[in-house]
Amino acid sequence: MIGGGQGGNIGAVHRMAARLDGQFQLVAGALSSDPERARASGAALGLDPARSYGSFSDMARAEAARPDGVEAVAIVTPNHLHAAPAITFLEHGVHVICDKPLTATMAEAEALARAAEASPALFILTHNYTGYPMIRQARAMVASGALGAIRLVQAEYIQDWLSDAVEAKGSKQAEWRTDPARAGLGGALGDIGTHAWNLAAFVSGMEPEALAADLTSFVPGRSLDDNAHVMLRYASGARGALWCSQVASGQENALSLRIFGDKAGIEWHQEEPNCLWFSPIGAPRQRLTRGGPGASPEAARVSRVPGGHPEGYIEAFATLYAEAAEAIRARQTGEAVPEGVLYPDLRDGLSGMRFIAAAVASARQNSAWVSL
Ligand code: 4PW
Repeated sequence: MIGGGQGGNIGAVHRMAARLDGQFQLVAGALSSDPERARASGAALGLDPARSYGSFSDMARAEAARPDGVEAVAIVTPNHLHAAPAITFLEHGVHVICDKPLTATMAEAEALARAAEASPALFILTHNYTGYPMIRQARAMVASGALGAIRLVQAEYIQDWLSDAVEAKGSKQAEWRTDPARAGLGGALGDIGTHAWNLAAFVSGMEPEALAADLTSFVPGRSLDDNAHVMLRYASGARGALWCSQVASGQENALSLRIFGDKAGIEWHQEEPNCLWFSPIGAPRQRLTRGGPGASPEAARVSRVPGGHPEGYIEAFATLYAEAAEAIRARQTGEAVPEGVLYPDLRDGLSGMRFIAAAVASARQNSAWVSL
């Protein structure tokens, strides 16, 4: 069972993804501090009015007292409203599926980490892009040595929806993401840079030991970055770069990953998620497709929606919810999490927070190299 804030557009994606795999039933929600709005939102979601709460703390307390209380909660609120509800539910033993980045500040992240470590419940972070079948294929190919020793990691996540001051025109989604008090230290860095950071680590199997960042706020009046170029250094000697931007005109949701080794390279694009390019050195480039020849068991395992869901994005979320369900079931029955079930967790969240903090620190020191 799942409950949580309505959370705007992303809330709808969470609800659709949870339903797509039939693993979760929405039974309660903390929907608005205005009781009438909470009831109306609850009614629109088909919830019992008695379980359409005004606050997360009311919900956690009341649901803990019910024999059929929620077992898991989705937190789909702005960054500054992740820590308090997550800590509350973890303290009540409720599994938490929280949108990224982890929190708005490192202090909140550390408090959340303490609560998660003290709780029997799971903490899952929605870096949903790790759920695509061809991302699992890419991860398996790197792990199997098909690329050889990794030399280069290139991650990009570029969009154009903040190319002008939409927040000044009343866009709620833009307003909190460009407000340091609600978004935290990073603008594009926190909202989409952490996705690229997590995806690069998930597929390459390694994280940088140092970075040098150049952050820019191109749109006048914006205090948080809307563009970031980040150079990466790995302990292995590999090098990399990460570019995230919200002002790349014509780019809707262009998340891409390229990794090159001393035997081969791979290339993946979120806007064509069922295809992975594989380029062995000295041989023609191969276009690997979902379910095609050489499909990895890991890719097959998460291919829940034959041919890919029209809005791929939701399918990746569906993988995340399906694997969360398997992990939750294992935790509740005391069994081991099944082989291959992979979900971003607190460690991924803390890594993302360190990435944001290091990039901001580097930019403040004229793009000096900062250790992680
Ligand atoms: O995490 C989300 C991304 O997948 C972001 O918060 C918004 O939606 C902007 O890009 C996508």
